[in-house]
Amino acid sequence: MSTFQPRPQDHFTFGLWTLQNRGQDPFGGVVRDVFPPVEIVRTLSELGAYGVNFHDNDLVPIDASLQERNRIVAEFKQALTDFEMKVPMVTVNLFTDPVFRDGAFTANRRQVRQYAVKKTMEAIDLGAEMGAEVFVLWGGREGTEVDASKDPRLALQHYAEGVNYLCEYVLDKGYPMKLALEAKPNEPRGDLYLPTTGAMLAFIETLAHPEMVGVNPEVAHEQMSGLNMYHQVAQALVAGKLFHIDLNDQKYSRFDQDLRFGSENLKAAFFLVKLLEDAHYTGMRHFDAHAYRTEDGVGVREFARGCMRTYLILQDKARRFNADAEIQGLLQEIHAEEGEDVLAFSQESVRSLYSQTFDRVAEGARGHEYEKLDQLTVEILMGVR
Ligand code: GLT
Ligand code: MN
Ligand code: MN
Repeated sequence: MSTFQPRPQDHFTFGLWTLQNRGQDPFGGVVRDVFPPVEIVRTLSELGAYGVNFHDNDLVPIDASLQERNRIVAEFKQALTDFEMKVPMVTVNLFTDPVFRDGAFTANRRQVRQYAVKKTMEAIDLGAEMGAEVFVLWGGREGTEVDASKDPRLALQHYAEGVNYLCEYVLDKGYPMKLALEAKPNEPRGDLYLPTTGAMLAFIETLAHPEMVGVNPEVAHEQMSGLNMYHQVAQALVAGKLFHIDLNDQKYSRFDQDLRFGSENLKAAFFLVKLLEDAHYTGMRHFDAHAYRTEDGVGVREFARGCMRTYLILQDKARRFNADAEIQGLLQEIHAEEGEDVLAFSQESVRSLYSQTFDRVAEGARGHEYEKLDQLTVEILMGVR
């Protein structure tokens, strides 16, 4: 039996900000010591992760001089080499500094929009220097509390202009980098623009370079909206747009909890892992979560280990599901008519549909055996199959 020990080839990554989280919330201050980036690299490597991702300012303070920046970056790169860790993704902080209180790409002030683009270009350069192939954009404060303050059509136009500019920048530099947009419905703003992965997918099609822009769905963000992450991710996969993923957990409909992966909704986490594995998703399994505020440094390690172990255990459960004769037999029955292209349009098919005799009442009376199927799934998860 597997020990569920994470290995680099499992491609697990964490944001620097996830282990850096010191437990502050709107009602209380920090409860944990500073966890320096180099120490995080060492810890994650010991735990079996593949890499670490970061916002520009998780690593380099916003007001660092060029000299300081270069020293910090050199020290960090040395740690990556020493501990054989990669940086597959980089992102930009467009939400902490007060300058972004009205948003970044959608701020009403032109100078703020331009500063946001410049800051993001610098973060892209930093990412390219570290070998990152994905750049995540989470529009932390792209939204409003006061709807009178912005015309949402204009705001979306500004948003698109910002992303288009960045695509041109990446192309101009010749970086092998794609952009992944992350949706969230609210928090910290009252309402955020492009609140779901579905909305992001539609937005991408309006951009100048849709081929270089995809999505970074986050479990907690979709669940805040009451949505099914499994379905959101499936749509992104079908569209060829799943460039990255933020794994974590959440009690439905609450604030963004960023809980340890699989800690709340095990069945949902199971279907998500099964989908990624069945689809042979080649991207990183990235965790965007943090330890409970009750924890000290030891708890932070447990949190990180737990995210990866739960993924591996659910991967094993997915294999069991796919190999379970009773479940597969049932699925074969359920999908017996799958693959017959009954709805390919032709004059012939129209005639055939009209001439069909169909026992609507008998069909409507059929049971579908989904109770049994779901119970078998739950039994896999409970470890008795
Ligand atoms: C922040 C947010 C996350 C985003 C990060 C990337 S920052 O922690 O809550 O969902 O993925 O910008
Ligand atoms: Mn996230
Ligand atoms: Mn979150």
